Amino acid sequence: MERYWNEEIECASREEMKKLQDERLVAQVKHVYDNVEYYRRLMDEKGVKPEDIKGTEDLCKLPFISKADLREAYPFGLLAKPLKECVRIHSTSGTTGKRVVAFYTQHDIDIWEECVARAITAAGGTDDDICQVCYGFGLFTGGAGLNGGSHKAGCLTLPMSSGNTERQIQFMRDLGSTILCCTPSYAAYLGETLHEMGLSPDDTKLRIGIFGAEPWTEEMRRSIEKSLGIKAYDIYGLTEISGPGVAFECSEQSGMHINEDNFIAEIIDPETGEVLPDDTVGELVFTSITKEAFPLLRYRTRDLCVLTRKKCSCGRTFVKMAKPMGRSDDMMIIRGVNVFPSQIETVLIENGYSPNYIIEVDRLNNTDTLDISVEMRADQFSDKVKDMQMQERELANAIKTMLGINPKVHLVSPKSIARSEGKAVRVIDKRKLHD
Ligand code: DLL
Repeated sequence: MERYWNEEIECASREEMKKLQDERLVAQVKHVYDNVEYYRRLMDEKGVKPEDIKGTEDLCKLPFISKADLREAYPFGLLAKPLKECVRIHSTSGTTGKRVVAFYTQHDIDIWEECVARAITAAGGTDDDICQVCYGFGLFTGGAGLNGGSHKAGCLTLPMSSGNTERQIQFMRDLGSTILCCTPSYAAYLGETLHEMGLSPDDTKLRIGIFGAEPWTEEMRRSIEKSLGIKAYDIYGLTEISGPGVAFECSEQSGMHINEDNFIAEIIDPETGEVLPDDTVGELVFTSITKEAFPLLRYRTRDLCVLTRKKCSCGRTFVKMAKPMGRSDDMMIIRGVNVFPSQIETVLIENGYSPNYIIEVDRLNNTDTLDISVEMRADQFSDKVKDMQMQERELANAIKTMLGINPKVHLVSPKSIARSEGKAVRVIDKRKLHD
C-alpha cells in the first residue's frame, strides 16, 4: 500500500491545490515587492503591481528571473528577510563566475526537510530504515537536504558525505544501511566497487536508492538497480529553489511529483519565454510560494523537461516532471545537430558498455569532431586489434543511428576513466577554448 508523508496535501484535489497556490502566490508577490528592491525594480519596469496578481493564472504577468540576475544581486540583493532571521546559507557548485548563494530561515529549512521526507516516504522509506547519505556535505545542498529529510522521516541517519568508497561499503554492511542517497554516478561506482570486493547485493541490506543532482538515463537506473539489488528513485532540486526535494519519484518510477504546495512549475519556450502546454518539452520555471528568505518568482532553471498531469497510480495529484533531459546549456550542437550526453549514455548501456565515458568535442578545419572514449569491462577486452576495431565500429554505428552523426569511438581499458564521487563531468568541449 502506498504511504504518504502528508496525504492531505499530496493527494489534494486540483481545486484545493489551486486555491492554496493562489493564496500563497498573492502573499508571496506582496512579500517580495515590499522587501526586495531588485524585484520591485523588475516589476515596475514590466508595469506590474502586486495587486495585478490574483492567482496562478496571472503568473505570466510577472517578469522572469535568471541566474544572471542572481549573480548581479550577489550576495544580499535578493534577500527578503533581515539576515538576523536567517539561519543557513547554501551555494551552487558552479565553477565559473560568481557563485549563487541562497539563504534560509528556520521555517524555510522546516519546509525543505518536509519535502525531502515526502521523497523518502514515497520511495518506501520509514522509521525502520537506516539511511546512508553520501551526497557531499557543506555548501552543496545534497548532504544537508537528505540528512534533514531523513531525520524528519525518522530514519536512523548516517551522514557519510561522499568519498572513501570502500569505507562506505564497510559501514553499509556493518550497520545494515537500507537506503542509499547519492548521485547516480556515485551509486554506479559503489556498485562496481562492491563487486570488485568480491561481494554481491546479498551481502548488504540495501533496498532503496534515492539518486539525483545530475541527469541519468533509464538504462543507468536499471544497471544500478541490478548491481546494488535495489529499487532506484529519482530526486530533483536546485539550490536556488531550496535543494533536493523540489520533486521526487513515487512507486510508479515514471517521473517526479513536484511539491506543488511550495513550488509552482511552468514550462516555457526557452527562446520566446512563451508558456507551453503540458506534455511539451521546454524550459522548467519555478516560483517558490512559501520561501521566506530567498523567494524566487519565475526562476528559469535552464533544465529541459516535460510536465504531465496524467493520473498517477500512487494516488498523488501533484503534477509530474519527466526526467530532465539535461540543461539547455548541456546541449551540444555538433555539425548542426542537437546532442545531449544522455542520448549517448543510453546507447552505451544498451550495448552492454559501462556508464564510464568521456565525450570530447572539438573543431578541426571548420568541422566539428566528436570523440567518445568508453571504458570496456574486463570481459569486453580482446588482444586482437581487429576485434577491438570491429567493436568500436559497431558502437560508433549504434551511436550514429541515434544521433545522425558519425562519432569516433575509442574503447579504453578498464578503470582508465576517473570515477565521480559527486556530479560527474562527462563532456569536454574544446571548441569553447578556441572561441
Ligand atoms: O543538485 C540539488 C540536489 C541534490 C538534487 C541532491 C538532488 C539530489 P544544484 O547543485 O544547485 O542542486 O544543481 C541543480 O542539477 O538545475 C539540474 O540541472 C541538476 N539536477 C538536479 N537533480 C536532477 C535530477 C542540486 N534528478 C541542477 N535529474 C538542476 C537531472 C538534476 N538533473
